[in-house]
Amino acid sequence: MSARPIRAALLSVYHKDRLAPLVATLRRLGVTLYSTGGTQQFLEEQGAEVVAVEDLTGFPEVFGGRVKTLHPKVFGGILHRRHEAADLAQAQEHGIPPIDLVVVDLYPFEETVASGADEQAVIEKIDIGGIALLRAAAKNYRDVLVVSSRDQYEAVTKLLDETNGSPSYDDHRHYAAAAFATTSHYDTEIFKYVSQGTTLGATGGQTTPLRYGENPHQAGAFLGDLGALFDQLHGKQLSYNNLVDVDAAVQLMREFALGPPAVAILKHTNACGVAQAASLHEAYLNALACDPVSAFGGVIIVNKQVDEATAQELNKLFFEVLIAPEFAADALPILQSKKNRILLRQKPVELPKKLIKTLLNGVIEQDADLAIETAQDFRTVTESAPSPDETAALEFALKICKHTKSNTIVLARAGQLLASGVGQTSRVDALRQAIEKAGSFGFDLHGAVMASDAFFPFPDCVEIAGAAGIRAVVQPGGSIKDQDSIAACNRLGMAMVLTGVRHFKH
Ligand code: 93A
Repeated sequence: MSARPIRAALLSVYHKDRLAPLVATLRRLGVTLYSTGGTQQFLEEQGAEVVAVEDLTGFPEVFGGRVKTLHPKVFGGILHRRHEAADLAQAQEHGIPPIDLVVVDLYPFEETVASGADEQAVIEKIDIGGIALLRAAAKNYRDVLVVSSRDQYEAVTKLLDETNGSPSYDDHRHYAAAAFATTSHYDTEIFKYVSQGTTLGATGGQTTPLRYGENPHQAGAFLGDLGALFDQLHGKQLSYNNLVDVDAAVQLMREFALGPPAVAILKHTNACGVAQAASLHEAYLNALACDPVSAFGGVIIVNKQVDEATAQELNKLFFEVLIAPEFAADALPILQSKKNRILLRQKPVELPKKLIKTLLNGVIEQDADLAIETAQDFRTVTESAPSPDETAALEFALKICKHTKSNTIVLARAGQLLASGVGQTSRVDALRQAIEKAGSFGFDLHGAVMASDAFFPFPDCVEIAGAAGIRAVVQPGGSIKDQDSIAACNRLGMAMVLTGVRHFKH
């Protein structure tokens, strides 16, 4: 279907090149041409007859060209609805002629920034009127054709030639969409420039001041929209350190989201208790048993609705934050009975897939670690393979290991973290720490399994683990000395599986 024929066009272009063929077609079709100062001069040089926008509006360009086209006679001519009798009557009443085609080439903002121009020069290249013309014409694409880039001149000229000045609605809509792509890109570039050095520059979002940063003498703020992720049902404002731990908790619990009831307790971003069980209540008790000392003042996350029985147990512990997908009506008042604890209901929202961190005089960026290896990815390299129970325990241990600070060793049995060594400079130290911790909380490691975030360059870890009763090991492999650890496993009757995927977390 064809739209109404184009009878009047407004041209306001920064660069004048490539325009001549389009102007020739418009002249051939008898289209009335309106234009701004510089463009008018160019068109007249082509031999075209032009109505100056100043003559249309009866108002001169002012403030060094900052206000040229911003006038109701221009925007009314673009925006009035040709199928609305009332709009047509108003256009007539105020002497507003229709404008059916808008051609704009915006001030070259990006190029001016790239040239290293000073701030004032860059600001003068923020186009206001041209952007408004494009948006108005694109909004009224039913009645108006909009050309928003020099790259479109050739195709539009052809289109006008072929349709004898009456392109279809589909064409109108295509060019309207292209115009909005142009304006949104343009505004994004302006945002990037103007937000440089402001807190908005980091996130493009909201800023919430925090009481302080990591320590009371450091100022802090959160840049982002927490409300999109959580409903806070109780407690004071999340602190900087709470946020860091909540992030670690949410990342860890993603690994257990779909499985049986699971609970994780975290301190300083590392899990000090994780368990899966038939009920949330039981999972909580098993998670707490891992390290009830560290759990004091921790952040707790669960993957199922908090029921009354679990709430009663949780209520006995001093904790900072509890995150759950839902709270049962009879559980919430129990948990709300203590003033300072924070209760968060987590919404099922996707998290960013890119991670950004400030560093030196810039930022580093990487993909989030979304890989997790399960039994089908395990490659047994020892004479004996892990039993089904051990395999389940290895899968469980690996999920926790992936979210624990490197170097780390995680000791577990199916469904329960027994102990971990976290953030050590040597893997042997991490293992020794884990073994000692497990012993101090009364765990017998016989039959337990071990996960390591990275490969073993020496057989010492396997030897120490075997002496403590560990029966199966999961690790990425990839050391030129893998064979030494495999031989040690065979000697000690242990099973080892390789995943081929390292999970450092620094
Ligand atoms: O400074 S502006 O934002 N104010 C305006 O009202 C306005 N209207 C059109 N710049 C404005 N324009 C821009 O002027 C167009 O986007 C185009 O880039 C340029 C064309 O000016 P001239 O025809 O005088 O060369």
